[in-house]
Amino acid sequence: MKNYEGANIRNVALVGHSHSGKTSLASAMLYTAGATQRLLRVDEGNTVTDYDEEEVSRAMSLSAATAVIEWGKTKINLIDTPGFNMFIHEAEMALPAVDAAIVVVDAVSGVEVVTERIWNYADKFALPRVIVCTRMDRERADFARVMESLTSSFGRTVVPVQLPLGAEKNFTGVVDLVKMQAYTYEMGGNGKAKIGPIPDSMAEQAKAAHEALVELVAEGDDKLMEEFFETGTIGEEHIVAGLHNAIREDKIFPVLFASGLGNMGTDEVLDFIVDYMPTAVERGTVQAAAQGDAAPAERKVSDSEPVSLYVFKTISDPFAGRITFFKVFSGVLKNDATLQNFTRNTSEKLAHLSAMQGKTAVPVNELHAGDIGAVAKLRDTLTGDSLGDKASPIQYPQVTFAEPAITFAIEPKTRADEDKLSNGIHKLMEEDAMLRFFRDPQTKEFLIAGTGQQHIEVVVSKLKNRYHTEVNLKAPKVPYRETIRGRADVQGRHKKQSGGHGQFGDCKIKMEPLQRGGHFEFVNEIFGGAIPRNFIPAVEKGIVEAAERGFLAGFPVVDFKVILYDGSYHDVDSNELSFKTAGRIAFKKAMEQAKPTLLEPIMNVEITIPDEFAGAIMGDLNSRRGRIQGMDNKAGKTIVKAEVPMAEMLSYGTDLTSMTQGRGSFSMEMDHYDFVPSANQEKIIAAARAERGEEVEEEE
Ligand SMILES: Nc1nc2c(ncn2[C@@H]2O[C@H](COP(=O)(O)OP(=O)(O)OP(=O)(O)O)[C@@H](O)[C@H]2O)c(=O)[nH]1
Ligand SMILES: [Mg+2]
Repeated sequence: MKNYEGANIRNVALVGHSHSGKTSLASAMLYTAGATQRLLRVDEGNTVTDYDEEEVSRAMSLSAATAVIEWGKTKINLIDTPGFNMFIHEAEMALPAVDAAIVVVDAVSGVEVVTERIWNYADKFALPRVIVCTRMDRERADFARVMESLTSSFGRTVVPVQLPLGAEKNFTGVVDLVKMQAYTYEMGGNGKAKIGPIPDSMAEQAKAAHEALVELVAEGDDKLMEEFFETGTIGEEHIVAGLHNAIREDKIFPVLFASGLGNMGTDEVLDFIVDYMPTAVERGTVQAAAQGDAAPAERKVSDSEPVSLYVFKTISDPFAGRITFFKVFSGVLKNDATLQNFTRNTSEKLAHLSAMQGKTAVPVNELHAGDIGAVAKLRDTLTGDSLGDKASPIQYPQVTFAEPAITFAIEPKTRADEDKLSNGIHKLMEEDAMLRFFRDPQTKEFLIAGTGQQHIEVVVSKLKNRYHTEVNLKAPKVPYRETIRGRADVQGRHKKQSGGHGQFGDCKIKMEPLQRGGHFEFVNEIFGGAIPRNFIPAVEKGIVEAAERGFLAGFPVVDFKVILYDGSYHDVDSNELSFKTAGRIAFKKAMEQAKPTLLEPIMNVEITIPDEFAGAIMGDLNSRRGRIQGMDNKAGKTIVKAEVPMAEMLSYGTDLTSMTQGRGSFSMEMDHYDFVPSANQEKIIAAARAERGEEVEEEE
């Protein structure tokens, strides 16, 4: 592939709600530009950007994928992103690498939940946005309705720069409101327009829309405003420049119309990207991550600066190894360069630079400031890292996420699977920012956490297909604990006389509660040899072992102190085992006196919902024994912070989705929680005993 300079590069992410037609639009643009030999289709499983076998089998995008389009003198780097809410972090991670987003909106459904979410992400990155309404050929596609949905969500600066010609089965193309011409297409054709005059029936509507557009463009620019007042309009050249600037400054969000599946309107989308979307060097400077209170450093997006790049994606392929995707923020990156990884303090050799066309690497020998590229086989580099010229260190901000919300216990199916599991999951974690894997120290279960049920299912499927590891998923065991609330003073005496050698151990202990997190303390206050010194550790051991096995329901007893203050022994019959047994007996007797209590893990949960669901969610949290810690309101969203018992949160992801029709999200950290006395003690004890096959004791 040719080398391109920043002014001839556009970096664009396709973002939007699931099923809105992003991958199909990317596919249509690739075909129109001659990058593929025919129009490839999601439903045929052969598109460039949905290449992964998991994506093909589900006919949906699961992770961000790049494609390159050469259109005239311009190189367009496209990043196709998933729109399904459990994979939306993949879209967010791609945003630092692009200079604009194409927000794809289904012309039938209009603005949807993820459209709004991703719009907010783009706001955070101050990213210029162009809206493409796709699926115009579908039944119930409607210009007026989709515009109404867009302006009511995103405001009056959302303005059409095209009008669709017809709709549904009769969608034939678009009217360009700058050039004031009609572009018509053949359904399923090569995507190249036939250009002609605006049909009479549309003339009036087109004129009004043209004027509205011109006025909005003039609004943002004093010079254009003058021209507009003097002549009643603006020259085409000035409109182009004015619109380009207004888009770059987020003052106008233009709307286009297309059919990806029918490959209609796509050459106009490509032209629009080239003419109106910011070039790769137009953003001027990029800010480094803030360090302390100092103003963050900046780097000019320019070939004359030292080379620096930011890694926005990693693929971990069992055969090809690691592939690292990056954006060159400054300088010119040459093949075989050795760069410093500033995040990890190592050096990396970047051999065989390429542009990725889906899964296919197209070799390039250099990449200029603003370009996107990939390289294989880096040793230590992972997503979020910054690399560059060792003499000019800079670290770019990483994209951070809330902790994943759903956790399963994961069990290898066979011994062979067990050996492969950890390696496979760690490889998958390299490419998946929202996957967690850890072992619960108490229940000893391996746990995996992700963004939702489907996310974990994809992980399980990848483990099977890529790493030949089969696993079962279960709800994780809740790691309950036991403790005491009172004190005890008891004697543990073990005596056995059965001919020959007997056994004798005798100890007196006091037991008291410790603070939460105090674990266990053992104090020896034996003076004068009531128990010989060498048997004292045996008493402690007996207590510790018994505490691990639990008293109420088999959960470990924690946060207590034992004081060993007296006892007796027998010259012949006393030995270690006898004193261990005495310790165990003492522990049990003490527990009976010391008001044993069950502790349960409590999660810190943060839930974000549209305001109208706030009441229902609070009521629901209440019924889950949750305690509200705080509430916040931001742009029509309510953020609730609460402490809720883990046992009540195991299926919360699914429940929240059904309570809010998919419009709520939440996060909680599964590997970090506190313990509090449980209000549900009796039930939990009964359930634990039943599970262990014990008879549930009748209360007397
Ligand atoms: N009729 C019609 N169908 C379309 C059009 N674009 C996409 N589709 C269909 O809509 C479905 C979803 O299209 P995709 O391109 O996979 O949508 P997406 O936005 O990439 O979806 P995610 O990857 O899940 O976010 C597929 O069955 C497509 O064939 C279109 O312009 N017209
Ligand atoms: Mg897709």
